[in-house]
Amino acid sequence: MNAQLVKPYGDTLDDGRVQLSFTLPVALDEVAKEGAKQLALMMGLNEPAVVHAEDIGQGFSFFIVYGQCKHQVDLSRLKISKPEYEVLDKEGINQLIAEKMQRRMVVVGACIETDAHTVGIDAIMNMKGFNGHKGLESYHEIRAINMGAQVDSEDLVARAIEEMADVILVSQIVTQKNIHLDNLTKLSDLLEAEGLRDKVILVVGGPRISHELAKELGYDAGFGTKSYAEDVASFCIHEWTKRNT
Ligand code: B12
Repeated sequence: MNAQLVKPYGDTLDDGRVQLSFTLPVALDEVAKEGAKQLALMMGLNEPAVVHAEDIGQGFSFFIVYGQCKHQVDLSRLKISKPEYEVLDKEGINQLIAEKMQRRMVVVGACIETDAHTVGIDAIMNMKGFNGHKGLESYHEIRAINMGAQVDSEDLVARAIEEMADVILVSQIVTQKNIHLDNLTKLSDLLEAEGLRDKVILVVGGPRISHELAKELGYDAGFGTKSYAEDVASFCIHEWTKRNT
């Protein structure tokens, strides 16, 4: 396969120009600025220039650095894992659910544990949806139950059992200290313990979630930024059909 090498484009092709910003846990002075420059060099940026440096108080300083990235990446060698299914529109999804399931699909969703970000799960589930794409509540063949944020995994599992959910949707936005990995593992372990894991379609989403990560964690699919209700609903009816025919 032919190599497809790329590096960042600034003003001209292959100049590698990038901008990065970071904070150092030291007060701003000339040594801190030189430290920022040296760090950029170590990160593989040639000719780094500290174009902005600011004291952000109490022993912290903030930097913006320009430089030329010396690395390039060969796109032809990369493999991206993503769920294989056709994305249908809302009408197509409703029709397929009616035809295949002959009842409404039950979807229970939540943003779990300490994570308070409701906007992601709302974007997928709420009537008004996101960016012009209506959410699952607007699909007449889907019974969508959005439990909101900061929902204990135990409560999500209990609700899924009570509602006889076909699908569980989980949102994880905060990934600091890999808290999302602990939360997602806890949920999947609980489902396993209840003997439910293979009976439900388990989907996770969030800005730092990839399909690859989701699969590694034993989930059926993972969705990142710019996901819409129709992406998830298409996957779910595709997966349900695969399992039940
Ligand atoms: C609004 C916001 C808040 C609001 C949330 C209000 C609410 N009701 O949701 C408030 C003020 C509460 C908040 C609090 C905090 N926040 Co905040 N917040 C944001 C902000 C600015 C926007 C998030 C948002 O609304 N995005 C819009 C939605 C539509 O996008 P999305 O969530 O990515 O969802 C899409 C996809 O990811 C996907 N998706 C998401 N979930 C799901 C689920 C499924 C099943 C599927 C299929 C798809 C899917 O589909 C969606 C639509 O395409 C982001 C920064 C940013 N610009 O993203 C920080 C951000 C998420 N917050 C952050 C942090 C750190 C916090 C705090 C910890 C801050 C603090 N120190 O207190 C607290 C968290 C408290 C807690 N216990 O969780 C960090 C997270 C860093 C990280 N990776 O861990 C961010 C990235 C800011 C930053 N750069 O530091 N925050």
